Amino acid sequence: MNTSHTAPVAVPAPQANPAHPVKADYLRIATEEAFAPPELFGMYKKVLEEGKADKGFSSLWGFHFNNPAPRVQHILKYNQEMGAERLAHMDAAGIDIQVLSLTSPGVQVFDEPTAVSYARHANDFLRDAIQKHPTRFVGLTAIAPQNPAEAAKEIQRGATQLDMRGVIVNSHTHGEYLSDRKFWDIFAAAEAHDQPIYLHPCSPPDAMIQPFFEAGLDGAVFGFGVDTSLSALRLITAGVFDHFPKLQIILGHMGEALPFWAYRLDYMHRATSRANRYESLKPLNKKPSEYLQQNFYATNSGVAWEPAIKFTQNFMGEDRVMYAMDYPYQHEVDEVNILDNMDMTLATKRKFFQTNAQTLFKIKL
Ligand code: 1DF
Ligand code: MN
Repeated sequence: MNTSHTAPVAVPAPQANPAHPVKADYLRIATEEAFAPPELFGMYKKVLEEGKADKGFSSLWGFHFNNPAPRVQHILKYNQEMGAERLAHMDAAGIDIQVLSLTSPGVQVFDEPTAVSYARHANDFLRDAIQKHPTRFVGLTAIAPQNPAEAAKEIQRGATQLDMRGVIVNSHTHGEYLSDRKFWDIFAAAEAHDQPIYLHPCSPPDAMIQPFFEAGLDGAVFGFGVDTSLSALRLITAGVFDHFPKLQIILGHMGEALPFWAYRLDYMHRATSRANRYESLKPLNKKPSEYLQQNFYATNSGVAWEPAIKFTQNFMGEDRVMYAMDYPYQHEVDEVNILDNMDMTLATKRKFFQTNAQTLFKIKL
């Protein structure tokens, strides 16, 4: 009898390592790094005071604005820090370039006119911050899906006038998902201007959140990932990539776990769509897994874990998996050390930390 087996893989915790070799044979480009312009948190507080926020926003930002814990204060402060201190944090962690995006849920919590005008303001603010440190920062255009035509125009303005290298949008907007055809002008603009879209998490919408909230699981611990993987999967099943075959979507948090689902998605999508069970679930040109491999990139934001990274590289191809820190939310210098020490060829590590992001975001060094 063959009794050999593979030992279980423990989930490691970050270990302090003062000897972290900041210099490496590659640059480190961190791709899911947040910022907040000076007015944003005041506007968020006003939405909360007026009772206009959904449950997920109130749970997340209501907590952040009223909690003295050091991690929370760090998050509030460094979202708003775009100068010397942010650069010092990057230097200490060995991060050469941050790809910056307006923090979640961006303008998507606001009413339509506020969202449209504030997205423009936030993008101008980001352009100015980048111009002060053009070798350290790259930016993504924030959009207001509340007005898809204006969002499409802002993608164009970002690409042609602000030197943005992609688009940031959070999973849903007041409970509506981008799979709805009314939002597809956004995809047309992104595809036309060759701007990848980072589909970032936010808390689950009111229609979904209660069982998460009552267990304390609505935030980044789990609810974010469930909602964002659903949001991404809905793009696939709605046929977005049959319409926009060149469109590229970036998912954080190891592709929001969709690579792990791929086999089951293919099998059950085929079975369900062939049985004609739902009007909304029709056969597609390709298998769900093929869209994940041809229209998606994954970053490892929040997941400094070699087995998960290697599986995702295995499934999506090593050209489609990129590094992210998720500063200032998961500002763990030791995680950089863990990733530097992955058992992986230098060529693959360089793709992961540097060249995949360099190519996708057209970063000239
Ligand atoms: C959190 C995490 C907040 C992430 C975020 O934006 C965020 C958090 C408000 O821990 O509350 O982007 N994240 O991507 O993991
Ligand atoms: Mn994030």
